[in-house]
Amino acid sequence: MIFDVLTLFPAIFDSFLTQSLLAKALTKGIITVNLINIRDFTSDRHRTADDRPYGGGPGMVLKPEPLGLALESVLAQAPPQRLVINLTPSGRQLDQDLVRELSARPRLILLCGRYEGIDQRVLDVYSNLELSIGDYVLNGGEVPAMVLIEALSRLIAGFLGDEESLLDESYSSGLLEYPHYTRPRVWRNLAVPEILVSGNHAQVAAFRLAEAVAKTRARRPDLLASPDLEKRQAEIFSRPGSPLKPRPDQTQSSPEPTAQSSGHDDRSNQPSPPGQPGQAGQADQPD
Ligand code: 6GU
Repeated sequence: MIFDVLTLFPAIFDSFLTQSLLAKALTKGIITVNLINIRDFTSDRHRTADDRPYGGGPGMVLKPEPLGLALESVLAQAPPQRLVINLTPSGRQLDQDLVRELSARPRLILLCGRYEGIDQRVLDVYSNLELSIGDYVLNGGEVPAMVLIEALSRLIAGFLGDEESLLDESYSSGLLEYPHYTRPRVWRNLAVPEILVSGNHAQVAAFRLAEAVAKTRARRPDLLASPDLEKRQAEIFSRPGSPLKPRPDQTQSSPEPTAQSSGHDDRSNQPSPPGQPGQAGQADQPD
């Protein structure tokens, strides 16, 4: 998937794109992120990208000419299925359903407004979607663009290890996540729930589902009322290999995490070749 990010502050993305799983995805070619500095498309001596609003009022507005040229340079290379997305607090609020929908696109062109916003004419001509990440106001669209890139990248095959993507699908679909524990088994007199060290996969899965439902009921009852929930859960748990229907050879396992487990997020910050230590999704996590 290709992301083109049009911004006045491309450096904001530097550490975001050079760390952890995103850096690996870029190295592997799973995603491509092109940073386009809108200021590079100005033609005056001062490289002016913004101006005062017609009609008066506070703040500055991104001028149409540089942004229009920047957009056109990207659109010339993009397939027809691409979307131009304007990141703005007045857009449609992003949720996981929309993330899933957008992940079907081969290329997304993200406009990061600053100041009061973008000249409406550019949006009228080119924007396909106005997107917000929540009901609060940020200084610009850069952080929302990073949110969108991260949420979408996680859904692309090969971004997460197998184990993680399975977990994600089984439990985050419509429910809040169940609680997690790792070694030591007792910490400051607090023990890990007994069922998790039983080695019984079916019981562990049932426990986690019950915890997820209880947490969702307490924190986000609106999610339980969603008409999609029952359908999604039924579909997930009836799949072959579902944790609620373990294969007979998987019902018992070692009650302890394996020796290599570090008990923290041990995903390397550095890209490592497939199958090497430090790779995400290895089978060295506690059961
Ligand atoms: Cl997409 N942009 C800005 N500036 N603020 C926001 C937002 C976007 N979403 C929530 N707040």
